[in-house]
Amino acid sequence: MTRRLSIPSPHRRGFLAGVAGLFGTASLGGCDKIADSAWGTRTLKAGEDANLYVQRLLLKPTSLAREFSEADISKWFKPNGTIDPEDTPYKALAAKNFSAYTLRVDGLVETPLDLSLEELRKMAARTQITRHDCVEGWSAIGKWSGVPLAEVLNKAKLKPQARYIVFHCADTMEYAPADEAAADGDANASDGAAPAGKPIRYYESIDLTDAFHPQTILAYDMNGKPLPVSNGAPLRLRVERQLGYKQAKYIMRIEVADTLAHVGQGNGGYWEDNGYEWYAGI
Ligand SMILES: Nc1nc2c(c(=O)[nH]1)N[C@H]1C(S)=C(S)[C@@H](COP(=O)(O)O)O[C@H]1N2
Ligand SMILES: [Mo]
Repeated sequence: MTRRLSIPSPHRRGFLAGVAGLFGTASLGGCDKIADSAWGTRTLKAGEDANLYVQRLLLKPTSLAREFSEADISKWFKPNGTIDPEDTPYKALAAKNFSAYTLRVDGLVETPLDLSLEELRKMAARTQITRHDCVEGWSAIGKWSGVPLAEVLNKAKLKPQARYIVFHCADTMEYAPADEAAADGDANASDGAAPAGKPIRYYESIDLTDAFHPQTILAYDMNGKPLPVSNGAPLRLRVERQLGYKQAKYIMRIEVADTLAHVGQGNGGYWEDNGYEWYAGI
């Protein structure tokens, strides 16, 4: 699979790995910011380690992704991946213009939340015009408005063990193969037409550094209008220092966790479980 096509220089990864080598692990050991982040609780691929280490070292945690002007907004923001979820529960919500939608926030929080769109829209808001880069090699500039993820997390109050924020989405990407027992015992399992296994819906995750970054928002508006279904209605993530596949659309539930081991196959996201990197820094 071709990955990271949006990275302009093929030498960049090598440079980053080299710089990481210079810093070494000893200097990292003394850095509380890094020790406090999710670092060390996961085993990642070596090149990805270098990328994350170096971005965390060279960029202040609050380095902002570039923001653009109204004139830069793309005429056409290409919808990608799922563009019209076929899932019955999602279709029911969409049919009533998401009036019955609630965002579930749970896991390692003091106060689990169920927030309606109206409640989300009443919270503090942020608008930003940013560029979206997909690994497939295209980019688009869009204007996003939403509630900073930090506002929602602070409302739910993270427990001290919290390390990751996991996004559970409404759209089915594929069906897990039917298990043996079902295939043996259940006549319906073999009648062909219906998908046999459990739906695997899109999922993603980020660490707390990105979760509390000022440009990390749960967007409900795009280019000044409610988010269209094709771009992730009613709520999608914008995490602006990472690639397109991190920008989870159709978010139904936000889970606060101390590990990603239980999420999908354990790599932190649907595409990560299919070989993409978890830290998709631009
Ligand atoms: N739920 C969900 N989120 C998703 C995807 C998806 O298929 N399902 N595709 C990802 C990819 S690869 C990209 S490039 C962007 C596309 O966002 P857009 O449709 O607004 O262009 O959404 C990301 N988030
Ligand atoms: Mo993408």
